[in-house]
Amino acid sequence: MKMEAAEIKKALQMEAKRLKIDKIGFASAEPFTELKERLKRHREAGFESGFEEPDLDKRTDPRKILPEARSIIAIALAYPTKMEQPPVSKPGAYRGVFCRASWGEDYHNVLKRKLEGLKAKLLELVPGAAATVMVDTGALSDRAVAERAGIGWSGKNTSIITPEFGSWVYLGEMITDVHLPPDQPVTEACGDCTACLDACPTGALVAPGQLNSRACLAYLTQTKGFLAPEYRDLLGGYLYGFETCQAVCPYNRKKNFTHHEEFTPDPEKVRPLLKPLLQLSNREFRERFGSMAGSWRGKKPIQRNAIIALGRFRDRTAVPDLIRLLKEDPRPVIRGTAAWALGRIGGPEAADALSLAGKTERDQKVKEEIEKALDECRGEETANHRTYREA
Ligand code: B12
Ligand code: SF4
Repeated sequence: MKMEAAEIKKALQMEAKRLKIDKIGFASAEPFTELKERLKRHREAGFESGFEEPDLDKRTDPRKILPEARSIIAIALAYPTKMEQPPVSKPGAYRGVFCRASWGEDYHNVLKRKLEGLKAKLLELVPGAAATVMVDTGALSDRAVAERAGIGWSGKNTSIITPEFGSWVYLGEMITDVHLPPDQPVTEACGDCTACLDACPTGALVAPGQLNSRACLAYLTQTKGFLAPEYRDLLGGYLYGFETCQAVCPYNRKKNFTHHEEFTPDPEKVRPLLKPLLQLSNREFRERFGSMAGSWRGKKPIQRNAIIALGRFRDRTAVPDLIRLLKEDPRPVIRGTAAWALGRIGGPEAADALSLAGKTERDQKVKEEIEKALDECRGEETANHRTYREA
């Protein structure tokens, strides 16, 4: 006997509980017309990160993905925000930080498994149903889907905020040709609060709900080229991702959900010692970090960010490693960033290595970094000399 849409929905909600899915919501698969206009304006303003699906029709019309689409089932999984015994960063043994969205097993795999579980249930209830699952890398805007399905509201920091778990949630969805009664969007909202807009160190949140991705530190940690100098002091030890706009949100305060074992962080992986990161081979990087979401751009951005962190911490014990990179690394970004860090740390050893490298370096951008770093070393020397004479 054919099941009623409401009964199928109920059965899926129960299955979601069994699968330990924290939130499930249902939405129609009508095109996201308003979003399309917004995405156009977002593109025109130059605010895209380049990680989004470029085809705006596909991004906003579920039927471009599944022609007979009628409903979308959205899910959210909460992730932890606190570590039991976070390793301590100390002079000579400084550590970097992976954002919480990269703790534990790569969330793409975890959410896809949950969604496949739901799909199996749907096929059991409605044999022959069509369904497609996606998490992050799919064409749809996971946030727009979650908003329509009543998972949470779209915060001024652009994140989906759930009343129960704050914005510390991953999102995913399944498009299906089965009709399912839709849920209502949540009515709660940010109100007068502007904490995230005020706290963003780069002003990337240009207006409530509008992010210039190109200035967002979460994006900038993932780029593979040189990091523009004005951002280097703002990373604060982050190697992958950034989360100030979430950390300051009052809806996120004291939220720490540890019930998904998959997301339990390995402290040595998410707060790794910086110096050993500089030596990693590709294989070692894959073995150590390959299962984390934060490894998807490879080791270069992580190493570049580790060098920036060592420079920012002015870690003198890192000077020999940085000199080796400056002299031997085949990647200009790594040589140039090492030059910057040496300039920051200063001292005669760093200055000698920089002036020597300046004589043989062929890459124009690296040469410029070396010059600027030498200026910084000289400035430091003059300042020290003055202090000595004045004393
Ligand atoms: C590209 C991308 C990025 C880029 C750009 C982020 C951005 N805000 O646009 C960068 C690299 C910066 C990034 C960073 C992060 N990301 Co990201 N990212 C994506 C990705 C792949 C596409 C997002 C996108 O299209 N952005 C373009 C904007 C314009 O669209 P949108 O945010 O999807 O849609 C919303 C707006 O358009 C808004 N909107 C629509 N119309 C209107 C009209 C008005 C007037 C207003 C105000 C708003 C508004 O409402 C929509 C729904 O909320 C999604 C996955 C996916 N497929 O959707 C993950 C995703 C958004 N990222 C996610 C996460 C976890 C992060 C980080 C927290 C990771 C970290 N710690 O570093 C940060 C958060 C930074 C931030 N404030 O957004 C999660 C978000 C979960 C949540 N609770 O919201 C997602 C959904 C991945 C997932 N499946 O879980 N990300
Ligand atoms: S910090 Fe305030 S304005 Fe920003 S998302 Fe949270 S509640 Fe909204």
